Amino acid sequence: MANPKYTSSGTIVAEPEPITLDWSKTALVIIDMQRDFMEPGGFGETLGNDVSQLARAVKPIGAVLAACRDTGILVIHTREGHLPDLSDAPPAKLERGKPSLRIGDPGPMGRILIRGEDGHDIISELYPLDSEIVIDKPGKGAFYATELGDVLQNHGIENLVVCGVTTEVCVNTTVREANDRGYRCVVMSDGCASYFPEFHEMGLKMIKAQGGIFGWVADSAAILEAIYPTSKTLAAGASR
Ligand code: TIU
Repeated sequence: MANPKYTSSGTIVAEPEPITLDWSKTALVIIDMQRDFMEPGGFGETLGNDVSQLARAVKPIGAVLAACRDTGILVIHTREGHLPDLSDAPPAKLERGKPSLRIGDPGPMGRILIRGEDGHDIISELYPLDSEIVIDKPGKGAFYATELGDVLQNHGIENLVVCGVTTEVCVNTTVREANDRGYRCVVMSDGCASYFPEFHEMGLKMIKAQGGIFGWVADSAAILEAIYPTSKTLAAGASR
């Protein structure tokens, strides 16, 4: 391995049971950590949400992102948004509800949920490196109408560590899409957040219930421990 700290595999203490991942076949997928969802004046707030609910996910994601960058684990960022002419936005999405501003309307961070606008960009704390993959998606799931499936296949990826916002919308939709495509998904519990804390909790429960019907759930500490096993875990033979 190019990086001496790179462990070939690690066991994550997860629910409903521990899972061992081959890091060379694993990608960190960070869902939609965009200003439009995280900051006042964006899409999330136009829907009537308290965007401050999402801030708690930033630090845990940052810690795992740093570990992945350090060890060479593939990092993929996603962004939800639409083309400026809205040709990729179905009327059913554009017309629903009574938001204060609709998708495409001008807001304080540019046009709401439109590619290239300030609000569509990823928050500075988690900003992608030039070398990292960014997937632009028109829907809630990261596989629908994107190149994500091809990207994962080209990199030989079999497992996804998934985090981002929101737990029950884009994270859950992506995990369900990934699960049906055969990927093992580990959802980072403290690296996801919802505008509705109870939906966050239930969204995680839905993933790990029934023997892990959609995947596994683990917190950032457990994921970091699997990436960088401490001497204690190595002595116990728990990680490799
Ligand atoms: N509204 C909401 O909770 N989420 C979204 O619209 N998109 C994502 O989750 N990224």
